[in-house]
Amino acid sequence: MASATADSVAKILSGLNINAGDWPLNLVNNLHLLHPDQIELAKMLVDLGQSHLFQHWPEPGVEDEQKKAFFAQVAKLNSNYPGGLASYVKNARELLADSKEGKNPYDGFTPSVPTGEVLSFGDNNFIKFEEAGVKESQNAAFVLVAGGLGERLGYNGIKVALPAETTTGTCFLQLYIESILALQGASSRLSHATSPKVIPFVIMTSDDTHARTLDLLESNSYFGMKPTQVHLLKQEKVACLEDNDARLALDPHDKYKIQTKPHGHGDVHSLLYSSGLLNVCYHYVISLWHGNSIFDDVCVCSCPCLSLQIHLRDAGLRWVLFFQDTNGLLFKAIPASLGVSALKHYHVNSLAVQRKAKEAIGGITRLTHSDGRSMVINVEYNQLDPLLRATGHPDGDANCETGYSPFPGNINQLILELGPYIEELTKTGGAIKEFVNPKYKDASKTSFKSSTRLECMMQDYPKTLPPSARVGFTVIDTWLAYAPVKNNPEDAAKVPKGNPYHSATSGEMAIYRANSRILQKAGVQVEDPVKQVFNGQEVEVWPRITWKPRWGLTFAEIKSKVSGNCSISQRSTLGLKGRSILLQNLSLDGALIINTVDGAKVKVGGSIQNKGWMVESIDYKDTSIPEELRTRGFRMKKVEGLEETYNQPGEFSLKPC
Ligand code: UGB
Repeated sequence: MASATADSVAKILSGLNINAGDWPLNLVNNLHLLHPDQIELAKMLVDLGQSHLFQHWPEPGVEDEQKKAFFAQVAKLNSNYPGGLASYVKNARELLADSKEGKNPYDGFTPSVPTGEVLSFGDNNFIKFEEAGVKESQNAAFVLVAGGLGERLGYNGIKVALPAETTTGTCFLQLYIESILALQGASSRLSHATSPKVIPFVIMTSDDTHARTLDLLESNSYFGMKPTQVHLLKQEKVACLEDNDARLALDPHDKYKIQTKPHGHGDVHSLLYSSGLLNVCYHYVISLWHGNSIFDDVCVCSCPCLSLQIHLRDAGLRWVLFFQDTNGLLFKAIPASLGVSALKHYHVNSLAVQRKAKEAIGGITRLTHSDGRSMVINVEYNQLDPLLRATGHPDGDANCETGYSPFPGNINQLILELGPYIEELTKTGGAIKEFVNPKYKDASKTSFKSSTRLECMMQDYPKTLPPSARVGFTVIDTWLAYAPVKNNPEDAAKVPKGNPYHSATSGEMAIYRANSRILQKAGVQVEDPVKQVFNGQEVEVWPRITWKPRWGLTFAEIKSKVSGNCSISQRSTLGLKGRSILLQNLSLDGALIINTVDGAKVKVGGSIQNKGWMVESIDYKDTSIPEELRTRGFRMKKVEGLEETYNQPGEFSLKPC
């Protein structure tokens, strides 16, 4: 038996022109277990300097199934990356060598502060852009990148399942879907469409998030969206690297598995391209450019989802909006910024906010090369400081006289015009320039603290665009547009004073602050906030005002629903869950929740006073409390409140006294 094995192994090796002496003995001993295609993969790994992957393999007869399963994973990793693992390892070696040398990816470029559209909430310009944006939104598709692990947040579930705020318990995914549906309705009403257009919603997931995202959608009836309107695209992970030679890392929990991690949100472009979804739109857009009617134009593309294909064709898409998983304020900024894209004819429009120096968000920067090239691009936060220092700014990433960095902060909300986007992807296949970010053990840069991998970012898309591309950005007030939930309580509590916490605590409080300030601007007297500390973070606690997106999408719409002398005390809670709720001379000091169906119009006024709902501190270490609440450090104690529901169409009045 032993000699038969040795014979067959010798044959295989000589057939592949392999000298057994060059191969790890543990692999050679097991070779007869493998299929020829698996042996080919083994050869590729050995040729790529990956023999260490087999060093621990026991004798044949022990864990043979795991050995075969190992090659199933290798085959998948090989086919998922353009050019296979050979390209991946080659690219990794080059990028790791550059990183070790401390090479600046922006060598030859000089940074400067770019100019863009700076909006001020509520002024005439803002209202004009909001109106244009609502009109355009029926021609938009939304793409949520939700494949991230959320390592910094340390939450055990998927981030889109976290409540954006705990007054209503609405999770991020529900908020996003209801916002898109509200835009869809408002846009159709504005254009007096007889049959409302359906806005496609694409979600990029990963192995970490896919099943739980689908489950969240299915167990909540897609939060009111048609299941055919939602399209999930799963990104695949890439192999981890354990050293500067790009040796692949084994999974610490399974020695027959290569450790993998997400490749970054930049995958969204290649996935959109390869899924065929955009091609469907492209043919439609091209047919419009050529003056054809959609019905005369035969779409030759194959879309994996026929009903979506029909929707996209019907929708006549012009814009693709990309956004991230935990920003509860985002849709307050969408109408105006989409309006900017439409009225300024931007091919690329990045949403931005004022940025504190060293804040962990990228800076939007104009880069001008000594050879004359110039581009407006996001420079990631860990690269902005060295780039500035290397180009004559000894203070690096520092605040200017305004108290903010002069570089607007990228919030990674991109609005791309579809036609030029598809033309670009057709050239590049959606490939985005990669980078590597190893955490070295020491200054010798010879070993890593933990394995690393190649990554790519969706905002790097403009890097390959021609100079003729119209790349712009829109700066929106931070309080209105940006309050992501990224940091766990411990890390948030350590954030330097004055910099945003970006935690579940601050994310929720920012929603109340934004709603309060919007109502103030609309003429409501909203009492000033009090300061409180939750999970070690001092935050402003405004009245807990929330509304469904269909109640108020734009400032003009919200203003039209508020009249007379309205006031809301700091300890109040207000939940407006319906489209036609009009506040008229309302004085609220307590809790008031109103639910209505579409078609029910309710006028709310008079004085409403009760004990209300209290914001009660909780200890994030108390594991008897659900993680969703602990992570923010407070919960709502519903002492007393008024809740009214109108589930029949008609006109109603609520005026207790
Ligand atoms: N994501 C994926 O879908 N797949 C992945 O492989 C990785 C992430 P993070 P980070 O908000 O202001 C970004 O981890 O590092 C999704 C920008 O790069 O929250 O904070 C993930 O689910 C930075 O320029 O990103 O940095 C999430 O929805 C700045 O704009 C999204 O990608 C910063 O966000 C972002 O993932 C910001």
